Amino acid sequence: MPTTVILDALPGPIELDLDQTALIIIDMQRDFLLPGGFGETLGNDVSQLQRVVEPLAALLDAARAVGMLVIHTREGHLPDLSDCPPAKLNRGQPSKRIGDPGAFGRILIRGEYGHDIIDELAPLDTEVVIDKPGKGAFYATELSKVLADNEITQLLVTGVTTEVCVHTTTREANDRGFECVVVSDCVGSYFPDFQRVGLEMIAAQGGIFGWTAPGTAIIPLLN
Ligand code: TIU
Repeated sequence: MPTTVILDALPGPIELDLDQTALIIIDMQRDFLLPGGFGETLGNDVSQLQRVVEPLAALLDAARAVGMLVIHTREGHLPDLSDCPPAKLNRGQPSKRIGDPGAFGRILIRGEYGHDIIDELAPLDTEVVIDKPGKGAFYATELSKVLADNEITQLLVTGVTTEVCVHTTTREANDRGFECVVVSDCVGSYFPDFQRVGLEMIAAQGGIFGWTAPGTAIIPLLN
């Protein structure tokens, strides 16, 4: 396997060193993706996120096959909610709030069924799982250390939702010096307009905080 590949991306090609690249899968949790979960209680159409699952499973398979570092994240909180600021807990008026009982256990609480990752993308025992209290994956987590320990400099960013946790994490990573490729068919938004514009915002202005490319362009480079 050649270590370096050229990915056809927006706003232009990017050279990826596969030995220094990680796949990060953001918040593909039941509470966001399944009917009855937190995402739906916020009034969202969860079917918009389901389209991500198949392409992301294919990319995950390819990444695993070449031994790429795979990092999964989960947004959620301690059972006593001590890591959930009131500003987040009380935001808006959903019919259910973080920590309330939901269809899949307490909403977005660590250890609950709904907080965990969907079966199709279940982490392997050898893969990293980052539990994060915020939208970004760097805030109050060990992610920086994991990336440094593995000498990672480039990230393939996937998961949900495009304009919230994917954007926040990509912006955080970009500020920390990582080159980020947001994988366009492996990220999803409840809102089709936000999906389109969210992707455009990343690659605009010469790639102001990253690149975008579909998984279908990445997978052949991993074979
Ligand atoms: N609501 C929404 O779009 N997203 C979140 O609350 N979290 C993530 O994006 N993971």
